[in-house]
Amino acid sequence: VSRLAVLDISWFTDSMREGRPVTVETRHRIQDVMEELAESSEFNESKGPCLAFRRAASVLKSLPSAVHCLEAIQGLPCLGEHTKAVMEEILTFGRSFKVEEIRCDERYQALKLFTSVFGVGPKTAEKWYRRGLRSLKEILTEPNIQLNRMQRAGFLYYSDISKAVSKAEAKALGCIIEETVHWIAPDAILALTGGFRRGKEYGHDVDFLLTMPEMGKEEGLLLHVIDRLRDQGILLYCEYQGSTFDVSKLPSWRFEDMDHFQKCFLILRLEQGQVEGERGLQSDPGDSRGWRAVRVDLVAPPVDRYAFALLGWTGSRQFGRDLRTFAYKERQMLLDNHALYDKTKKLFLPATTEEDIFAHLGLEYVEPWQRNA
Ligand code: DGT
Ligand code: MG
Repeated sequence: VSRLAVLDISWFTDSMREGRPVTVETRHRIQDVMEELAESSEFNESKGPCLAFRRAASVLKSLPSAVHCLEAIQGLPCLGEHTKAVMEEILTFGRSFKVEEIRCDERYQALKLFTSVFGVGPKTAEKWYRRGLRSLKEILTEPNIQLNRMQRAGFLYYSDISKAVSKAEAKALGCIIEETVHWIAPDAILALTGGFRRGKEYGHDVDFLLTMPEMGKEEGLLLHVIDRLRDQGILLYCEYQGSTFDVSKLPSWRFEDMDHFQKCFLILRLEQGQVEGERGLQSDPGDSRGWRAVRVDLVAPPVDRYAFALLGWTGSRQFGRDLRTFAYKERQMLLDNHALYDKTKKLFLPATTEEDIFAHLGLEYVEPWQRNA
C-alpha cells in the first residue's frame, strides 16, 4: 500500500524521455531497496551496514517527494558512501544489481520466509536453513524439528497473522481490550501504542499499554485480562512474561534489549461483525469464516514508568534509537523504556508524561504522528 501511495510517476516518465532503462525495479522506491539491504545485512549479522541502510530508508521516508536525480542524493544527511553508491546505481541504471543478487539468493529467500513465522528469529531460521530446509512445508514435515509453543501458533495462524492489520481492525481490538480492562478495573489506564498510535494505516500487530493509578495495583491486572479474554472465547494464543523490572538498574545501552515489564504476546480472534466500515476484515476473497486471527501485545508497567514505556512502545524503532542516541551523546543521559538517568548529576529524572521526558532532554515535544522515522 505504501508503495502505491508514493509511486512517483514523474520519475518513470522522465526516465522514458531520457532513454534510461525503465524496469519494474526503476519504479521501486529506493527506500524499499534500502530496507531489503538492511534485512539481508541483519541475516548476516552485519549490524553496522544494517543500521546504515535502515537510517537511509528513514531519511528517504522523511523527504516530501521521491529522490530522482543524483544531485538530490548529495545533499541528503546521514548517508554513508556505500548507501549513496547503491542509490546512484538505481538512479543510473534503473535497478540495484546488489538487491537483485540478494533476492535470488537461496539463503536470503529461506531466512526471509522462515522469519515471517511468529516466534522464529534469525538464529532459528539459520539453523533450519543449515539443515537443508527451504520451505515451510519442509519444516512442518521434518520429524526432527521440535517447534516451541509460540512457533506452533505461528504456523497454525500463519496466513492470518502474516496479513496486515488495518486501522479499522486495530480500532475494533481497541474496543475489545478497553471493555475487558475496564470491566475488571474501571480506573485502569489504557493506551494504544506502536504504529497505530503514530497514525499508521496498517500494522503487523496492535500494541497496548495498561496500568493502574495506584502503584503495585497493576500486578494482577494483566493475568485477569488474559483470563477474561479466554472466558470470552477470543484468546487463541498467549505467551505471558512476568516482570523482571529492577528499579535500581541504570537504563540499558542496547536498544535491542526488551524491557522488563510484565507483558503478554497474544493472538486474538476478531469477528467480522466487530469491525466497522465497508471492507471489514482483512481476509482473503472467498474466505467465509467471518473472523481472523490478529497479533496483540499488552504491556503493564507500574504507573511511575508509564511515560517511559509509552514513549518506547510508541516507536518507531528508528525514532526510539535516535532519541536514545541523542540523550546519550548530546545530554550525557541514558534513556530506555523504564527510565531516564542523568550521568552528570548521577540521578534518575522522573516523568509522568512524554512531555516531561522531552523537556528533560531539552527538546520540543514531538507528536506521535511525527515519530514515523
Ligand atoms: P508494526 O510492525 O506495524 O507493528 O510497527 P510497530 O512500530 O508497532 O512495531 P512493533 O509492534 O514491532 O513494536 C512497537 C514499538 O515497540 C516499536 O515502534 C518500537 C518498540 N520496539 C520494538 N522492538 C523494539 C526493540 O527491539 N527494542 C526497543 N527498545 N524497542 C522496540
Ligand atoms: Mg506494532
